[in-house]
Amino acid sequence: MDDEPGADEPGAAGSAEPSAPGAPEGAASHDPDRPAALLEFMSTGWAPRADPLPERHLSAPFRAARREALARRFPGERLVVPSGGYVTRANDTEYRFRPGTEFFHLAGSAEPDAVLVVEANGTSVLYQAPVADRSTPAFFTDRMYGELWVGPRPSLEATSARLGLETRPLAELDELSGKARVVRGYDARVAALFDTEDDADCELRAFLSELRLVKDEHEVGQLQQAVDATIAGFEDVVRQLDAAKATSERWIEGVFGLRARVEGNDVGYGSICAAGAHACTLHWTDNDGPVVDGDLVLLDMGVEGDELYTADVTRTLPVSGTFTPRQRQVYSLVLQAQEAGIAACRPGADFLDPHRAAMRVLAHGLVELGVLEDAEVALAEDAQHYRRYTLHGVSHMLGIDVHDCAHAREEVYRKGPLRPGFVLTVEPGLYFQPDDLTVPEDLRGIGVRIEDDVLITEDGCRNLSAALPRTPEAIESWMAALREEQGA
Ligand SMILES: [Mn+2]
Repeated sequence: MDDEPGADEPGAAGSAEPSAPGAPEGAASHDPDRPAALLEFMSTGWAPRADPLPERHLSAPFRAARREALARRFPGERLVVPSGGYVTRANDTEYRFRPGTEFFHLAGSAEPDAVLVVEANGTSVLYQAPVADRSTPAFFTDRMYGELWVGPRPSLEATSARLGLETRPLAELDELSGKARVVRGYDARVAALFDTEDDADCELRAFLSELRLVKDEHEVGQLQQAVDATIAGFEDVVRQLDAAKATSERWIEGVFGLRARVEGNDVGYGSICAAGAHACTLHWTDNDGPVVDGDLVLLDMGVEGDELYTADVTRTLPVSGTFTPRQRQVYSLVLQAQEAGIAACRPGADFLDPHRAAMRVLAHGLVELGVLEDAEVALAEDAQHYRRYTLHGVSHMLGIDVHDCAHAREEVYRKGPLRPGFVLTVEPGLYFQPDDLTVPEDLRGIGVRIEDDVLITEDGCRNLSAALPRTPEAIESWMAALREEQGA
């Protein structure tokens, strides 16, 4: 993607334009000089554009309904929701842009620096940068925004047609001022335009988190697509386990990442590919360890779809294709706990009921495994010793963010009831650290987690990831079939 070698010294005398990092047109320190004659030549000889307007996106009516709900909650107020800008990875290279969750949920645009404003009368306006035309050299000198560097930006008209939203040039946002509620944390420049109050902004943020608790039909479809792509990714990984054995956990991460980029936008979070005792590290993402026959490999991975909804699925597989008796015993206990958790997923139940159900099963099973002496003693509110081995909660909301709705008030999320349309994970685990002297020696270094994505329905729940095998028997035959297919 870069320039010809032998570029002039940065900032050399006689530069046609500034080339220091942060220069207005986005030139980098290693960019070659551009003589005026070149700039002039570059600005001529381009065919006119006549791109047809895109069709209205399927999600547009759903997003309109969300904006209406927002306007109803804060009538007569101006509400400002920025998409955020590029985040620097190093010097003049940026991470791939991902719009802010609240912004994308309401507007559906993936443009950086854009801002959705819901006005006091309830109408919505999307401010975004207009197409960078060729009247200035920026289109080929600006590596962050220039069309020849990053591709064309959608026009205001095209965006309006696709999203069903009024659009205005970003520069017009600067004409706004006065009192507003702003979603903070994405764009300090935008927040600074308005008179804001901390409490009012927190209330807005909480409402937007709570607005995402109940998934509409379009969102459930998006989540199912992300789950289906994730299942395909798990299959890819099983087919390639021999290559992982010859290299490292990284092979698994790479194979799943390929599926995520081809069928979706990306992975929804850093893939956890944890073989052997790495499974006991909850968020193992170094993924640089060996994959060895006889060990288990814990895979916690999710594809994020094109509309940014992500799956979050975990399976713990025997590398060889067959569980040892002791691995099977631990695995079966976690599965039993997960089944109890899923059975507790129904409207009206507490959010924490699946957690409580799973923990009861695990605590009693830990006695049978010879880890705990007395389950009831371990479960006592003022002891909770079982948590040394279970480590984490069993559920979180799932949506555009892997840990979705994180700013919802406690009384409607963690301490509230489950409602139809909620999508949450059920993911108990057991982790026996390799140096834990409180567990029998043959259990040390075993970590098992099983995670599925569950939609609360009118009368119970639907497991969106049920198509991925879960019982030890089903896993063994599924792995055998995939590897046979591979050998054939
Ligand atoms: Mn999870």
